Amino acid sequence: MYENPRILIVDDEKMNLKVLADLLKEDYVPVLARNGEQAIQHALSDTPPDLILLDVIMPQMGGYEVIKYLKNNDKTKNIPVIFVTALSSTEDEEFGLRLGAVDYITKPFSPPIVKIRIRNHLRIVHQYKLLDQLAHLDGLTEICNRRRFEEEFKKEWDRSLRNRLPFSLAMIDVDYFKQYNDHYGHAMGDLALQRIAKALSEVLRRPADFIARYGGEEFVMLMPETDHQGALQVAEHSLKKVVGLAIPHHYSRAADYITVSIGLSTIHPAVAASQKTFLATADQNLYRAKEGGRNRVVG
Ligand code: GH3
Ligand code: MG
Ligand code: MG
Ligand code: MG
Repeated sequence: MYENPRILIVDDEKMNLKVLADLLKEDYVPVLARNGEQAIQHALSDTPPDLILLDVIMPQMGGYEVIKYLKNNDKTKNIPVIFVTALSSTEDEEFGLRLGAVDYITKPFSPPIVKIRIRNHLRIVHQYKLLDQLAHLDGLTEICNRRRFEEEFKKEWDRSLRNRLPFSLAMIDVDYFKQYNDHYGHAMGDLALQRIAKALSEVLRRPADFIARYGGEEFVMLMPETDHQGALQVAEHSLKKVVGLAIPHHYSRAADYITVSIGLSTIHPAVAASQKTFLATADQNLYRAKEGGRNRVVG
């Protein structure tokens, strides 16, 4: 995304569009809009711009209206907007910035300064996106973290209730991992967790499937639109995949290699159920998998 940012230039005068497009085409992909309606269409499209240069005075829908619309829409509210306008009083500038513009450039403008301001704002957006990603990743395994899981869980729960689709969840816990750490060392333990996380991620095939590190040596999988039978298959596959890593563990009482235990839970939206019991069922089944000898699925 940082390679070739798209800049949407909105102005009712052809000449202005051309001047800005010529200025920017070396470093960016300029996208042009002659009026406010076109600008909004571009912003809502599947290839939204990374930044918008917005004229204020335009017939029909003016720049102020456009920015109000963009800032009120979840899909477009984070796209930075820079006003480029002939309205040069301090009051105009204050008004524009209050509406949510990140910057305000008056015409006639200095081309190099416009370029630098655009570059600076794109940098900020890029850094924001990186930070947002980092805040949702687990530092050790680089899969999603618990925080991201909570968001995803809520989203998929609502979706499955709305669409009356089955929804399955798997709680996965590494067996005798304390013994592993005690005998092979914490660094080896970390390495094992990284390999297990990667192997489990590879088991999931559908785009809506989701895995996160739930905490310590515990992982959670979300399988939307998946019934109990489907979830059982994924879980059995997960067991095999972890055994297949063949990470020696001579102090496990379940096998010679590192294994995991899995507890499943499936809800059918027809049944009145709470998110809490949905999770608790998976937890109880995980406990039963442990009691039953580990390296197995219950659910
Ligand atoms: P069980 O088969 O019943 O699950 O036994 P267990 O030993 O796996 O369970 P227990 O909860 O007693 O121990 C979990 C261990 O996981 C203890 C902890 O030191 C280890 N662990 C948790 N997080 C990490 C981590 O990030 N890195 C390493 N190396 N070890 C971790
Ligand atoms: Mg104009
Ligand atoms: Mg545990
Ligand atoms: Mg464990």
